[in-house]
Amino acid sequence: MTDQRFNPLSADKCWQARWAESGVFEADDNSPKPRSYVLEMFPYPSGRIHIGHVRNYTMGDVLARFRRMTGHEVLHPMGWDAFGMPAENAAMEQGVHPSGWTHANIDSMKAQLKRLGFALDWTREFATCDPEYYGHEQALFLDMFDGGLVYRKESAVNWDPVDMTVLANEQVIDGKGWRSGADVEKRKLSQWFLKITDFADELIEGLGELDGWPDKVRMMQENWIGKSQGLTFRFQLDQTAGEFKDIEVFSTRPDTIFGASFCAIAADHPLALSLAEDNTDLAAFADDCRKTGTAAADIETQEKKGYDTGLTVTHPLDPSWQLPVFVANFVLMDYGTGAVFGVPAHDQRDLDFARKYALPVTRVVAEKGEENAPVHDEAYTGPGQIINSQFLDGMEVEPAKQAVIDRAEGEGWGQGSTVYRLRDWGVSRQRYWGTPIPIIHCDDCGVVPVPKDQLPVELPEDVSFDKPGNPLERHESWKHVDCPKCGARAVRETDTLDTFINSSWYFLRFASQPDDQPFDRETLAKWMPVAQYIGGIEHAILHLLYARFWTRALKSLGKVDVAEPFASLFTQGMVTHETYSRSRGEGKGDIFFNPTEVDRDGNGATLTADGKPVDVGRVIKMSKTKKNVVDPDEIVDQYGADAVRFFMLSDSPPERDLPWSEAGIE
Ligand code: ANZ
Ligand code: ZN
Repeated sequence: MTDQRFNPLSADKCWQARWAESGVFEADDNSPKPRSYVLEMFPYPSGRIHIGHVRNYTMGDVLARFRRMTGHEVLHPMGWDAFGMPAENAAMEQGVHPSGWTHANIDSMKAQLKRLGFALDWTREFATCDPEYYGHEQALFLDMFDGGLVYRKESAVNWDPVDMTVLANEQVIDGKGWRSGADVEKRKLSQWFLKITDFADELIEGLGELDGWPDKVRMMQENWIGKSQGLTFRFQLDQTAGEFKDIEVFSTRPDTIFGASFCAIAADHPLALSLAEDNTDLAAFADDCRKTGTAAADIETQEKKGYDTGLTVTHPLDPSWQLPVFVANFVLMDYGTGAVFGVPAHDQRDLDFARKYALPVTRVVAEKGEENAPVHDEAYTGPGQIINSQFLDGMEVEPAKQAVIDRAEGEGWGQGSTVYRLRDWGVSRQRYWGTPIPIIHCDDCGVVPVPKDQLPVELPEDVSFDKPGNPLERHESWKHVDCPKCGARAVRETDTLDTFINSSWYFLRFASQPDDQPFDRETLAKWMPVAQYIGGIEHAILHLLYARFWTRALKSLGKVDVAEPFASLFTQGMVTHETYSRSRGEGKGDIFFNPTEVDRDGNGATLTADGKPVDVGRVIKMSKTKKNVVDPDEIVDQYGADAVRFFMLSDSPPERDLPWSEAGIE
C-alpha cells in the first residue's frame, strides 16, 4: 500500500489540474453578481519568483477568494511587465535575444505561480511585449497625440562618450557610465513628452477622494506634484541688456518683498545665456553650474555660488531702490520662471548667499519681542508679524502675501500665480526593448503619425547587441519607410516608449481585451475601478501617478468613464533576508551569494564551495542584485502550496516587513 500521509506534491497537482479544467477562476463579464476587481502589481519577468512575490500574490489571492465566497464575481488576473533594460543587458552580456530571454523567464515564473495554486484567471494573461498589447498602446499614444497631449521638445539626456550611447539615470553611477566608467555628458536630443502637467491640479484634487489609499502614499504624490501659490512679477532692468528689459520672478513669499536684497537668475536663463555670449568668465561660471546636480538634495548641500552680472533691477514698490542681478547655482531654470528675488533673513539659501557676497540682510518677519533680534546663521521661516515693510507692517504673513498680490495686480506689475514642481513626462527612450513610438519623420511633411491601420509598428527581430547604442537606429530596412502622407522616403522614430507607459493601462486591458481596440468601454465600466490594488511602496510615486494620469487622460478623450483607476491601495511589507558577500578587492565592489550557496551557523557563514567565510550583511528587502532571494519551489514541494501561503500570512502583519526564515515554516 502507498503512504497514506498527505502528500502535498500529488494533492496540489491533482486539484490544480481540476481547477484549470473547470475554469473556476475565470471571470464572467456578464455575471449578474456584484463585481470585484482584485489586482496585484504585475511582475517584471526577471527570472524566478521569490518568496517576496509569493507574499504579495498570496495577499491578493486571499482577498479574491474572500470576495468570491461572499457572492462576488471576481476578476483576479495576471500578466507580465515584460519590456525594460534587464533584457537588453542580458542580450549584451549573454548574447541572447531580449525576446527569448523574456519569454523563457515568463515560462518559468508562470510555472512557479501555477505551482502555488493561486486563484488567477489565466485566460486574460498577456505580456506587455506582445505586439497585440503594444500595438494597442501605440493606438492610445496616437489618440493622445490627436488630443494635443503629446509634444516634442529638445531635452537633455545622459550621454556616454565612450560607448556612444544614451544612458538611463540608473545607469549613471557617480557621474560615470556604468559600463565604460567614462564621465557622462549632458546632450540635447529631441524627445517626446506627455502633458501630465495639464492634469496637475486634478491629480492633487483626486487624492482627496481616495480614502482607500494610505495617507502616506497620498502625501508622497501631493509632494511630488508640488503645488505652490505665490506672486509672479517683472523686475524692470535699469540698464538694457540686448533685447531684455525686465526679469520675471516667482515667489511663494511676496510678504517678504521688502526684505529683498538681490535678484538671481538660473545659469540657463535666456538673459544669462545672452550675457555669456560675450563674457567668457560668465560662460565658464555657467558651465560649472551645469555640472553639479540639480536635484533638490544636491542644491541644498552644495555651496551657494553666484556671478555678479553688474546689472541692477528696480524694486517694484520703491523706484529709488536698486538690487544687483546675479547668476546663481541654486536657481533652477525649469521651476517657476527661472529667476527669484532673494530674501536672506527668511530663506536659508539666500542667507548663505548674502553672507558670501556681503549683501544686506533685513528682517521683515518677527515674532512679538523679536523685532530687533539680529539674524545670525539661521534664516527665520516661522510665523510672525511683518516689520520694516511700509504698508505691510503689523500684518500676519498670510494676509501680507495677499496684500502684496492685490497691490501688484491693482498696479499691473504682477499677478498671483500657481506653479508646480511636476514636469511633463518625457517618454522617449533610446532603447530597443520597448514599444516603438508610432511616428514617421518626413523631410517634407514633418512629424507624421503612423496610420492606425498600420499598427502595430512591430519591433524587428533581427537585431544585434554587439555594438552599443540602439539597434533600431542601425536597422536600415526597419528604419527607412515611405511617408504615409506624401510617399517620399522617410524615417521611423527609433526611440521607444518609457516602460512606465506599459504599466499605466494594463489593468484596463485585463478587464477587457477585444482584438480590434485597446478595450471595450462598456465592459471596462463593469469592472473598473480596481476594487483593491496591492503592491510595493516603491511604486508609491511614479507608477501610481502615471497610471492615474493615463486614466484621466483617457477620460478626457472620452475613452473611459472612470477618472481614478484604483479605488483602494494596499502597500505590503517586504520579505527580507540577510545578505552574504565577499569583497572583490579595494574599490571593486562586492560579490553576492545566494542563501543556498552558504552554510550559516550561530557565529557566521561560510561558502559551501570553499569552506571559507563570507560577510553576513544586514537583513534587507529581497532583490536579485543582492542575491538574498529565496526560491519557493523547494519549500512548496516539501510543505505544499497551502502551508507556504498560510505561513506567509500568519507570520507577520501584511503591512509589516517579514524576515524570512526556514525555521518559521518548519
Ligand atoms: C522670495 C522668498 C523669500 C522665497 C523667502 C522663499 C522664502 P517652493 O515653496 O518650493 O515652491 N524659487 C522660485 N523659483 C525658483 C527657481 N527656479 N530655483 C530656485 N528657487 C526658486 O519655493 C518657492 C520659492 O523658491 C520662491 O519663493 C523662491 O524664493 C524660490 F523668505 O521668493 B522665494
Ligand atoms: Zn511626407
